Amino acid sequence: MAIELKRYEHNPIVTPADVPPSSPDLEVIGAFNAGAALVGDEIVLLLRVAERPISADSRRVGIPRVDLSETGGHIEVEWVDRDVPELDLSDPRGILYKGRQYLSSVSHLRVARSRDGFHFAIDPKPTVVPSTPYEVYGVEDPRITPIDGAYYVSYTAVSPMGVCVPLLRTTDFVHFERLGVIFPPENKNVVLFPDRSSGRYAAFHRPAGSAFGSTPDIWLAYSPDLLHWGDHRRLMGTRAGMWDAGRIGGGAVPIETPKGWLAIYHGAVGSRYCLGTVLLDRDAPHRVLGRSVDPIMTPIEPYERAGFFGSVVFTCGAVRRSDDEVLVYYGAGDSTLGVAMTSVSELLETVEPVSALTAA
Ligand code: MAN
Repeated sequence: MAIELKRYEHNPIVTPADVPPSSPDLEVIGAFNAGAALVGDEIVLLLRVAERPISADSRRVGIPRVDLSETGGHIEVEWVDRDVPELDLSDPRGILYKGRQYLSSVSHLRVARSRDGFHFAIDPKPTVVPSTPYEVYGVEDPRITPIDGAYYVSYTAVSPMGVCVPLLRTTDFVHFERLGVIFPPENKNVVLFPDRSSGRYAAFHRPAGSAFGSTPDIWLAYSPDLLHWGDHRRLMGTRAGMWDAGRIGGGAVPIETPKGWLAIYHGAVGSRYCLGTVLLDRDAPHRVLGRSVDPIMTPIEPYERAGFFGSVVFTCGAVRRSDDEVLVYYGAGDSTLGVAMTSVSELLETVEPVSALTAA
């Protein structure tokens, strides 16, 4: 069944203006793609906060990176004249300079808390900042998975070494234990499942496409301890001619239902990102039981179509508040955070059995 998730009427619920920068020489250009978890009677978000150097001279652009030589790290900036021929600023997310790719902003993660799921108190300071050589271009797109009384945060780390996925563990969202890189470059969109399947932990991951024509597809891996991952399988691919033809990646933490694991993933064609659903076998989640044919969310609202990088809805977290009610937190236009209200039953109705799909 085709649906379009119902948005909260006062979206966006977080904008860059709500987030104080980590330093006066930086401006917040995005507060989006938040991980989300139910913690006691609160909903806790880890917002991705993207900051850009403020230029005193509009003829120059700043290339930011984190300098780890000082404790806590600070963002150092290389200033480049906008009219030099070796500079390409055509994608606002990046800076291509002298044949090398950089990011135009550096992201950190910041806690925000709410009792009703719609109004959030945002911490005045960053919570997780880039701290290792794998993170000097930023930490992005966290997923928070509750497992055995703790919260595990898998996120994207960007550096000259590539894009990889470290893991953090916390119980209070104040202290974070660093558990190291669990998926090496080029990989992202790692989403840990909240419970074991047949005795093993499971995770989505998304290796980059290859020169042999493979597209960026969703893979599934298993682990005995959340740190060592193996038995990798390509779980599902892009679908030619459809809304998820270009690339796909895991989104929110899967929800356990009587029918199996229900997950929301993203799919893109060019720079337009939508969300869809997939249903996996409870005991063997490398088996796809069904998938939505149509997207469940497309960028249609003005704040989803505009923004820093327009026509994007992208989720890193959905919270099941009661047996049926689900709140989907999503980044809109790589700028702001919105929330959509749905239910387990509505999401399950969007899933078409695998036999009815063109290519799963
Ligand atoms: C990539 C990631 C996301 C971002 C989308 C859309 O998948 O960098 O963080 O939201 O692109 O720009």
